[in-house]
Amino acid sequence: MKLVASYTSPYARKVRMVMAEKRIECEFVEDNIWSADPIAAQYNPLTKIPVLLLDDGTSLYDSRVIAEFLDGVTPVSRLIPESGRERALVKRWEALGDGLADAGVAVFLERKRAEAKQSEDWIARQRDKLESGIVTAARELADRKFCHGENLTLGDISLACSLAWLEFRLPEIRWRTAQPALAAWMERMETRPSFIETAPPK
Ligand SMILES: N[C@@H](CCC(=O)N[C@@H](CS)C(=O)NCC(=O)O)C(=O)O
Repeated sequence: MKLVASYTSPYARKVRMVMAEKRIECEFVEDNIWSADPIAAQYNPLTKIPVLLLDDGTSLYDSRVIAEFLDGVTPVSRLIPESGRERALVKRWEALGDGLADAGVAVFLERKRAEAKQSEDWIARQRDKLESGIVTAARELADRKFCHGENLTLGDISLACSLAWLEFRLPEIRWRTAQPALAAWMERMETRPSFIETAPPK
């Protein structure tokens, strides 16, 4: 298997953390999705990373499909419950984490446009999503150790990757100061080898 990805993408980091937690070996193919000729374009019609290339030539996208596939590859450290409400609730945490990254990426890319073309309304709309998503994550986590149940799930991984990316790309959001309970949970996540190993290179 090969993972076409970048070291900074929050969605790719989610998949890499899943691999690390589940002890799945995979070759990393670094892609620059903003280059003139991104590798992902050969394998994903949407030209987005991450893409997982299976040994038989099949390509899997997006990160949610890849994470789900990887979770079924080995029973080591199950990250998504088998079925029903438990599964839906973990996937909802994943959707919240990914959604924070989606809103953050939208702000980041808008800010990269020429100043005259930037829409403050659009940025404000995304900032509202970030604000309410972060408040909701903090409220629902409260002082629990994990997003759902008593063990690490894909929900924790998604949320941690997105919050780390927000801190890296949009540090003005200062979510740790605003939400100390979320910050305490994140500090525990940051001690996990899977989180440390997947940090973007400095
Ligand atoms: N929902 C997708 C989002 C992937 C995504 O947007 N990746 C970004 C990099 S962080 C990308 O490839 N963007 C290129 C583009 O939108 O053209 C997933 O979960 O994999």
